[in-house]
Amino acid sequence: FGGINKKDMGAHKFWATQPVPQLDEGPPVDDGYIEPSVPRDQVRQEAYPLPNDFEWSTLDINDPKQNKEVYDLLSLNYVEDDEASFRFQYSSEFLQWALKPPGYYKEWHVGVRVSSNQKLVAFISGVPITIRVRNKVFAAAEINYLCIHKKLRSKRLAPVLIKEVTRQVHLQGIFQAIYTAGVVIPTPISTCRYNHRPLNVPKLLEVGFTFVPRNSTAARMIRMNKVPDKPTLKVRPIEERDIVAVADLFARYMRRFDMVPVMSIEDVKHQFLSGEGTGKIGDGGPGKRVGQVTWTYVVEDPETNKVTDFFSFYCLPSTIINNVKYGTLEAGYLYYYATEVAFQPDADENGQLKARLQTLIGDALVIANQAKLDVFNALTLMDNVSFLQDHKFGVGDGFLNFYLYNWRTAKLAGVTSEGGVP
Ligand code: NHW
Repeated sequence: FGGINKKDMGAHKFWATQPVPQLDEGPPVDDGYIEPSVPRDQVRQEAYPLPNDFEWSTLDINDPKQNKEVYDLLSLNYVEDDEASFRFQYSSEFLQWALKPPGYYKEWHVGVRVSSNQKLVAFISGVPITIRVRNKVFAAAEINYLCIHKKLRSKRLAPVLIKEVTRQVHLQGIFQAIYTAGVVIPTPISTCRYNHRPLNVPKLLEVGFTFVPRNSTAARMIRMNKVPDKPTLKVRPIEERDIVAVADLFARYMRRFDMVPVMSIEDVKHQFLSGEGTGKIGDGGPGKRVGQVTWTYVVEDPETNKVTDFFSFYCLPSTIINNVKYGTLEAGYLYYYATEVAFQPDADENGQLKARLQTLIGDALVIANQAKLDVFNALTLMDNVSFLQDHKFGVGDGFLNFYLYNWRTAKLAGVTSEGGVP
């Protein structure tokens, strides 16, 4: 009792050696680094050794062949749910978007190949990000897509990948990182819970994503989860001319929270516009452009032509393992949003702001439904808890832990009582 599993203490052979807060530490007195930055010439210059028969390989995500290699590795070996029913299936377009933000370094796209046949068997990536944690702003790497082929698991290869990407990040003069994981390792700074809003109820039932509760029926669930045909607000897809206004609104809205990305105009353009695919809505299937990864919609004041609100979500399908009828589950993930209502001088948090977010996210559900997504997911972060229940999100069984590398700070708010306590 007391929050620390005694059995786990000292059990993390690798993480015990890293500049991260250890599980048995108390809250820090001050925010700041754990080990100091060093000049580039003091960073290890040689790659870490790999077991015999394997070699390092920088992946060029612009090369369709190499992009496909990463796609193939992840689609067969990346994150699965506990029951091994679903596995994330990031698309090639998604990887293009996620791995190439402004100022990305190709050296941070680290692969491991089998020397004899050059087969890609492991991957880890970093992209540059500026983050604010409480009142401190710093450059960091956002680490993601750590993946080892199923046949090479439990051989302590992950620590080698992590050390090599750390070295590559250090070589660019960056000494902090942020990452998320379903697993608990030393030491989460926040834990959020997944919530799921069903859109295509018959399919979700058929593939076992959700079940009919004892006091309900499939027909009732379908009725309950119907979303309107049209948005309530006059939303339209974001355009180039909105970028400056969206960047400004985003920056102001993010002041509400303790850990946020700090985005340049170029970053905003990349995050909210570059993933929209090509052609017209509908070209890539109902409600979709060809290769569309992100959906960002803005609301414009008809009188002033100013952007007053925006919301965004991205589409990340999952392979449905062992299902003959359906190959993938199409899931939308709520991304960022903001509204000018938060800054009205007389705005009251629980009144107007809550109501506006309710309407805005309701419209996000309409757009996601038009794009034929099966489910819409959101975490218990930002202002999400204020609308999850009212919008019929169901509390999921997945958690997402947030981590900082080489940075100490006290725990941040995450899962709340409404979101369910882990
Ligand atoms: S989380 C998704 C991670 N990927 C998957 O779950 C895919 C399926 N699983 C696998 O491919 C999002 C393997 O199971 C993986 C582990 C590769 C996960 N984070 O090689 P061993 C991210 O990508 C530790 C961190 O034998 P394995 C974020 C584990 O605790 N550490 O295991 C990535 C143990 O260490 P310990 C993780 O199963 C953030 C050691 O690895 C981890 O064959 C990375 C065991 O290694 C995880 N998700 O391969 C950190 N999973 O101390 C970035 C396991 O406990 C840090 N481990 O003994 C920052 C770096 C940059 C700094 C820059 C200044």
